[in-house]
Amino acid sequence: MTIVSTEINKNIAVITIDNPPVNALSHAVRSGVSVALKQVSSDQDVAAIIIICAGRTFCAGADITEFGKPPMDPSLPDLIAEMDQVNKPLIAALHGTALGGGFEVALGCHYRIMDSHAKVGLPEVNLGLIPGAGGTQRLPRLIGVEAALDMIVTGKPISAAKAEKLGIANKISHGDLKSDALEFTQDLLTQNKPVMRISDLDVKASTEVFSDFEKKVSRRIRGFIAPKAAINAVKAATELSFEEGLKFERDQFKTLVNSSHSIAQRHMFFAERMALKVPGIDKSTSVREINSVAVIGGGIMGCGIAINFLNKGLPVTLIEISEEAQKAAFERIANIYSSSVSKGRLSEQQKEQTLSLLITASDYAKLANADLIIEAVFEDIEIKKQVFKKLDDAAKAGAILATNTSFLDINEIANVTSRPADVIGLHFFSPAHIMPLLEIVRTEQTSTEVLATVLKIGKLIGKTSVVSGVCFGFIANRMSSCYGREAGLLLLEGASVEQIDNALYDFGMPMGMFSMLDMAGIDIGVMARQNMAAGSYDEKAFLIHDALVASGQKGQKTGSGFYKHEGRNKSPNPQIEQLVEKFAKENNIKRREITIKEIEERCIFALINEGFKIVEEGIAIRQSDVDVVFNCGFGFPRYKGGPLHYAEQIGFDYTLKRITEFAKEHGDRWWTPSDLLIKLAKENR
Ligand code: 3H9
Repeated sequence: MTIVSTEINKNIAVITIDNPPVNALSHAVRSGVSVALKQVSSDQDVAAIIIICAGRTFCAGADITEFGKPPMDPSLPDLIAEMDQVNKPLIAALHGTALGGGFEVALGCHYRIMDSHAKVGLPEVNLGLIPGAGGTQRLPRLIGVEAALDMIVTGKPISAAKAEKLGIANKISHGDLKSDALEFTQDLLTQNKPVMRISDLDVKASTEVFSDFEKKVSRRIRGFIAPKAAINAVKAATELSFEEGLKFERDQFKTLVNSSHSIAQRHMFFAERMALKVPGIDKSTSVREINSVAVIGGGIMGCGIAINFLNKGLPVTLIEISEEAQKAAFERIANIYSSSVSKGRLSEQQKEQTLSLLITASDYAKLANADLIIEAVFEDIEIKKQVFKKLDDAAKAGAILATNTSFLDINEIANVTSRPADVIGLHFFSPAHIMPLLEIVRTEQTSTEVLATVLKIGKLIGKTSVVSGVCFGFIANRMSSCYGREAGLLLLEGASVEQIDNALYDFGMPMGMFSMLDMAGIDIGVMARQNMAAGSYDEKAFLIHDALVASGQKGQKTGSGFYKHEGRNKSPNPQIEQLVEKFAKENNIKRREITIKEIEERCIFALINEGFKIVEEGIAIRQSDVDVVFNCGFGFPRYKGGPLHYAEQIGFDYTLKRITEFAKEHGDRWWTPSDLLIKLAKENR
């Protein structure tokens, strides 16, 4: 295969990049394009040049695997500088997703034609970087500071239609991109259009534009260093010459590429993709057709699950006991779509079309044609077993039977059916139509075909999937319960609710433990613990939770929990202090001053230790899967790369030392260090 090839079409040279899967701008691509450009630039018979890509997309960016390795010439900035100086019209023909360095290549060209389905974007911030090949200098010159800031700082790609509106795309192709690009180029030549270098343009903006923008995005970018660097680089475009601006951008890029943030964010990028690679499953594994879905239970979770499939045009049958409950479920779903209509994300017609795919019923006979059935009823093993017995009778042969349980033993549930190989866990996170994580729980008997099918379905509905084995709480909730345990114990030992929440928020979590419990409902955990064997968790840690729920204080939904809630405002709940004093006394816990550092380390190291145990027991396939779960399910700061990557960053040895100290101080019942952590600490000494 030739990675870069050139063909001459009359007087137009077409340089084609063919570097599957996403035409990343690897060294071979950069040097190939550079050689090809030199040849056609000096060819008297060539009047204009098109750069196009084969395969599914135009270049999706620099080759991320090359970051952190010794640089190899030509660098991407050098190649784009070379393109900028070509004295013949240079046209980029874009399809798929022209991202990062790929889009910067297009901005280094003099004109751009886009396939109508193509997208362009500068998503470098998601990797803890800024565009490093002129993107922060050329884009604001082309579309103005505000639109450029929006694209560069949010990292969100935009459609061809929007790109045309903003002046990025000079032409949209609705047919064959290459033929349309040749025709467009021929027109440029006929009309004697000049070479249009973005670097020749000028851009200005007041300092308020930058400060206003920063204010607007401050919550979203909290803790991340790249977005602020991106704002500074765009500002440099308005203050410095083009060449000086490029140098400023390059220096920032070089600093960021070696930063712990970018290393962590790149780790997460590859971890999410690695999570889909399951030993024993490959392209040759057969998968089942999923053309229709059923959901059992029309509560918040069931409705959220249904929306995922409706959004993809799959018909959904939703089972609820009574007509009233069916009506309520339908309305709950309809309301979510109505809110999308009011925000302008959906037309009324699209809403109606989507809702026409939803059927509600009470009779399990209506499930006879469903290819995938997801149970989302009350979290009680006996109720779930009854549902699965009924599903076994009603579902057609070959249907996949999934449970959305977040804690329970799916082996036990599967065994009540005559087809345990077809049973699997699909653990969604609330709100299920928004949260990105899908924990796929394979039982001892789940077939590889069923697992491969749900991995494909996870991708179809846009989820980040991670495979877990069966254990109490699987990967996500098993880890989260250790994190919650330490928060509960710290409260009894002397820290306040606010102090604990602030420490975890400042660590980078989206909210503290107790704010999260109040939001989700404290009763959910209380009910889950009722299914746990006595002694399998630290009962002391949850005494306050139990007392709050017993007195009707379940969190936000009752106006009171660990905090008092009034609308969006929350204030300390004075009862907590009394409860803490009572339970601390009853349990002989001497209250003391607790530092922020101890709060952070007790909570975070508890989940790290449990994460390593989950890997050593084979519940998670690999360490990075645990990182994906805690990042996508609980918002562990992406710039810290997930709990186990974070342990590596701060040192396995240090992590082990502190865990061993906690074991001495608080007993080894919960703090016995993971064998895997001990091994890694030894290997890395
Ligand atoms: C940059 O450009 C810096 C410049 O400003 C300055 C430089 C000086 N490199 O996601 P998929 C792999 S930074 C290497 O499953 P999809 C990916 O790992 C870059 N590999 O497909 C996977 O490998 P495997 C800015 C890459 O269809 C395979 O391709 N660009 C790269 O769901 C398929 O990927 C970005 O941040 C890469 N750049 O989504 C864009 N991209 O099969 C990053 C992908 O072994 N990429 N791979 O697991 C994406 O967002 C998505 O991959 C894309 C396709 C939307 C393109």
